[in-house]
Amino acid sequence: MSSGTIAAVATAVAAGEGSVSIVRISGPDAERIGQSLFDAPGDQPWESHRVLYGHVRDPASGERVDEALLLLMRAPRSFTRETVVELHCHGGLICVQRVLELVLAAGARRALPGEFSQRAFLNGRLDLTRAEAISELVTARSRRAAQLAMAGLDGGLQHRIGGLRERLLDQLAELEARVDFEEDLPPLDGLAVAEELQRVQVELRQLVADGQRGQLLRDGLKVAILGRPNVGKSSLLNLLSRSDRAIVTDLPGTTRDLVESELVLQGVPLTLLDTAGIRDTEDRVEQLGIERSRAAVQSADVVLLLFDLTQGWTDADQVLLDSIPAEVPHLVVANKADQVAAADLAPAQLCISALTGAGHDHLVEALLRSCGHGGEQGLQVALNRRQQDLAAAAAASLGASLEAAQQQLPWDFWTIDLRAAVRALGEITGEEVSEAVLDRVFSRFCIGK
Ligand SMILES: Nc1nc2c(ncn2[C@@H]2O[C@H](COP(=O)(O)OP(=O)(O)OP(=O)(O)O)[C@@H](O)[C@H]2O)c(=O)[nH]1
Ligand SMILES: [Mg+2]
Repeated sequence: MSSGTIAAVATAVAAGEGSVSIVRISGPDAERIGQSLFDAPGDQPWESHRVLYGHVRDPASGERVDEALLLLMRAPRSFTRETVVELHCHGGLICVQRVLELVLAAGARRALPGEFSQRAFLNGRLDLTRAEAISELVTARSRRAAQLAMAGLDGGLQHRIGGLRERLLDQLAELEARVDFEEDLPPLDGLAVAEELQRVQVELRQLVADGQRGQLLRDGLKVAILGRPNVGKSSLLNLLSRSDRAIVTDLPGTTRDLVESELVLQGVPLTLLDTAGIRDTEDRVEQLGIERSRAAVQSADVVLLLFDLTQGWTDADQVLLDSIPAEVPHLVVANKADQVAAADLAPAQLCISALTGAGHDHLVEALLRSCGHGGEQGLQVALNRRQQDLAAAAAASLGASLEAAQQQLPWDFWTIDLRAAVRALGEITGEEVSEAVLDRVFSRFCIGK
């Protein structure tokens, strides 16, 4: 990424949503651009960290484009540590896009995704774990995920990873000194070094495991509801999402396409998929829907296989159960329990009524448990995938170092992998990270962030 003055819409961009939209400008020309476009009536002082009221005006035509507030934050007291100008415009798409176009015409260029945060990082405003935490905070889909992101933003991860890296650096320094000046220094207790490396390795592995548990809160779960026609799949989607999202009729073959609903259950974000009931049919549209149902099962994190208690467990239900890939967790759920006295019907794991809501809470619990939810309670920090990979790589390098220790190889054999471990941890915090990696990390951010 290069320098210059960048600009983007920093608020959510959706038509008709939000009463305020913000155009953010950062860089050496930000103040000049702001001044060239903004009319502030009266004698409002043009000062840093003060809000001005006025109008954005097209300098070419003199036309007033929007009524707005301008906030100037001179370097280095801003998010990017460059001079930043924010234009708080009216919400919606039209005004803010026009204002952005004027800003671009005045000499700024469009910001790349995450470029503001990348500048903040490069200018030392925040470390890489905090920058990533901001992105996670913005995209969090549940309250728990936001809490974990906030812990990262407070420096929880930087502290943990940075601390472990320091401890490795201490050992590395001792070892490297012995490589060069063995005879001038007091003898090194190899056992103590190995023990310390092992302690760090244990902590790293714990952090990786915690990160994997936290992943559920970040990514959410994709849950597919599968079953023969008319068993009540769409009714169940409506019950869980407390909506009338899916059409329900007593005609088998009502749902023809995937119906998606986003919800949060006990803090876990969830995408629920209602599918077309599976049966043999000549109807071309229904066939296509059924193909989609089968594909949805392949990509689901959990499958709810629903069957109709009033009909009992049939061969066709068994065929469906057998079609679920072995590695996909699934729950077999008997529906319409309001019609039939709850029998102990194998292989049903749960009895519900999508009509009355009976069994709802048990279902939610079983659903979350089937995908390992519950384990992430009490998590303080959670590494994201990138950080997990690096922490795991560091732990593996430490394993190789410990191997050298065990074989009582000379010190320089220990240092090779130890150095790799230090480097991997530095890539998490951003202390040792290449520009290419940074570009990749920040490109996953949203534009304007
Ligand atoms: N009594 C009773 N009826 C139910 C229950 N769940 C669904 N039904 C009824 O069963 C019929 C079919 O429900 P749907 O939710 O459309 O079934 P579906 O599995 O989505 O059906 P397709 O889309 O055709 O595959 C409707 O008349 C529902 O009102 C239940 O728990 N009890
Ligand atoms: Mg349906």
